[in-house]
Amino acid sequence: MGLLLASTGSADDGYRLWLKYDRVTDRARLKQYRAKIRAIVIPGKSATDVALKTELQRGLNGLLGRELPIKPAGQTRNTLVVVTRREFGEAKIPEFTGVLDSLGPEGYAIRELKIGGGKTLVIAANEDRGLLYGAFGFLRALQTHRSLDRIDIVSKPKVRFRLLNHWDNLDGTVERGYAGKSLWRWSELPWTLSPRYVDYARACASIGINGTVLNNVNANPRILTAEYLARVEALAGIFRSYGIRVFLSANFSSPIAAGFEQEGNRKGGIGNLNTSDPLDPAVRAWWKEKVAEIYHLIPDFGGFLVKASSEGMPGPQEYGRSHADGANMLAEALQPFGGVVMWRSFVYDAANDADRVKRAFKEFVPLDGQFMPNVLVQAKNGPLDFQPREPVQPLFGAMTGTPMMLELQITQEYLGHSTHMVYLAPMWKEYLQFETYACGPGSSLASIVDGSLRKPALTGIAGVANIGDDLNWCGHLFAQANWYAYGRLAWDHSLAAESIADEWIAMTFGRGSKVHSTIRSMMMGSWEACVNYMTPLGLHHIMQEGFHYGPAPQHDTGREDWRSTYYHRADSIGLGYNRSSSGSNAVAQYASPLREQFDSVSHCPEKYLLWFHHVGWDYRMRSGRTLWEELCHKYSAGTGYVDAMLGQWESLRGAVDSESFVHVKTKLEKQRVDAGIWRHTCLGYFRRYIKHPLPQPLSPNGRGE
Ligand code: GCV
Repeated sequence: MGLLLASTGSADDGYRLWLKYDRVTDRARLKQYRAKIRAIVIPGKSATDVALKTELQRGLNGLLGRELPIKPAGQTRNTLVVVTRREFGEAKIPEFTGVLDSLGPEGYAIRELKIGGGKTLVIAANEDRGLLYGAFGFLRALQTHRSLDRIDIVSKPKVRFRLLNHWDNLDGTVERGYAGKSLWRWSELPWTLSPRYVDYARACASIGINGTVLNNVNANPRILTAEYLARVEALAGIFRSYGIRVFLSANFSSPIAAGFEQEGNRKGGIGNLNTSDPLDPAVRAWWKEKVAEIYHLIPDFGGFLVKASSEGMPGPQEYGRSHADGANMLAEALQPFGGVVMWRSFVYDAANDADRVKRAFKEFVPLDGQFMPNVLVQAKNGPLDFQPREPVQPLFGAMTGTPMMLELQITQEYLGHSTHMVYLAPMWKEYLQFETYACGPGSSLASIVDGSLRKPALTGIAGVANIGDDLNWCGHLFAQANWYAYGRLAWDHSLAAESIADEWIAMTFGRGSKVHSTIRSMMMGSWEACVNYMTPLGLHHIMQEGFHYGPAPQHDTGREDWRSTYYHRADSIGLGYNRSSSGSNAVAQYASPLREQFDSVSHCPEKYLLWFHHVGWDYRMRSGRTLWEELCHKYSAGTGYVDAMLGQWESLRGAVDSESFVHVKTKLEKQRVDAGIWRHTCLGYFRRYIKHPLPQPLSPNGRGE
């Protein structure tokens, strides 16, 4: 392909995300698309059919640069036909028989068929939701300039619940949100419906997201008042057409009267009781009534997400009850309506174990098998807290009798907020491909999450959203790629991080080959670079307390398991947390042979070395360098990568639109400074324990300047 540049010179504010639908720049492709798609036939009449028809018209009109007519059923030659099995009749599309049987309610097939002597493009599915995803899949094929000759795409999701978790507060702030205020304008709802709600739903549907938890897990009980439920109903009404069900985070103290003060119940609730004990009949009745009220308004309500007995949030343990007691009470109320409970395992009660990363496992594994069938236990990918790199949370392997839902974080709480360019798909792939050995070899995290390993009744994946009301949605243009990649991986975790990047780049910047290859190369190594300039070799939790942005390895006050020194344990001998069998023995929470591998300092993968071991400064790494030299090397590799990204981006001046160019350049310049600060601060702090001279000058950029 020649040098086809994207929209140069012009300005793009990023609002349209990856759904730009600018006219196809490749002439041969444009000709093919125009020849094969002269009209659209969509017989369906549901709200979802209307939504997908609008999207197809908008997308195709833009991509093809001409208005396409909608034709009645029966017209097929050079037409795009979008039909469910019911509408088309199996007999007329024998090519789809069998395929549709295996596609479920959300899958789709796209094929070019010979009908009546002419060629017809068909998007087929069992239900309108499948057609919706098929329509977006078809548009993606065109946006990425795929040939339509004999096109044959068959796709269905591997996981049932593919959710965004918004940590949005009712006052409009977003916990760990770096893209402005909440999208949900509670004070205007339900009367005023921002057009952004539809655009949000389009974007989510385009990548297969089928549910959204609207409010923060640190839940304000008021979300369950009639006043707020009417607002939730309005949002649910918009999202429904796009296959998106609404869920809510519930505060466990909700049944308690407002202002009722009791130890542990920080806020009081919205009810009239003086307890939220899950075994109390009045509490159980309160939840049943509340759930019935919700389903009366929102018949397809998804269920509750709950953070309980965690970081000060109320929970069943205040009443001497277990997480299973709490989850099952809510599950019982939701069960008649088909709702689910997503009960978070993010707990770290210090009384449980001296090592924070062992605590969730110790609390939850004894409860395995005790949860009702409509409960999923939702665990973060790692045992600590969304660090730049962690090993997988061992709970996934150990909970053999409970559906385990994976919680990923799209918002970059510990990875440079919306300032640093960090493409997260390679990180998520590392977790998904992590071999847990839970049922012997072939027990990847992905196989647990998608249910193929243990066949649980429910499967789910959640991503903590990075979306706010900034015009470009995510703060950083490249953070849009993480929203996109999350959805694509939630749909199909076998997709490669590179191919997802390729799609996103083509849809965002067009198909210019230099632009494409440069951006792809910047993105693909950006996560490893971030790990390197923040927390290489298994270091973790050495950031500023609370803000979670810059480095603070010296932080040594306050709650013990929030201190950096608790995690890195630097001393005159070496660095790292000893979680081997001679230390906290966290390694024992993993299945064999992983536990033996992690336990051995020489067999432990070096990327996790300081997570599991306290290693001497002179320890010889596989590279031949000492630990200290390797640490310096990694920090410099990280800062060097950011330097290189800046240069790569600079080479695109004039090749990407001016607004995006300046926006990204400014962010990269700040990232470069920040990466240098991380390197300088961390090495500067650790060097106080080293007696040798430093292998490289300790300057912010690693080049001695
Ligand atoms: C929603 C970390 C974050 C908190 C977050 C919590 C959680 O502690 O810093 O902001 O609270 O995780 O996931 O519940």
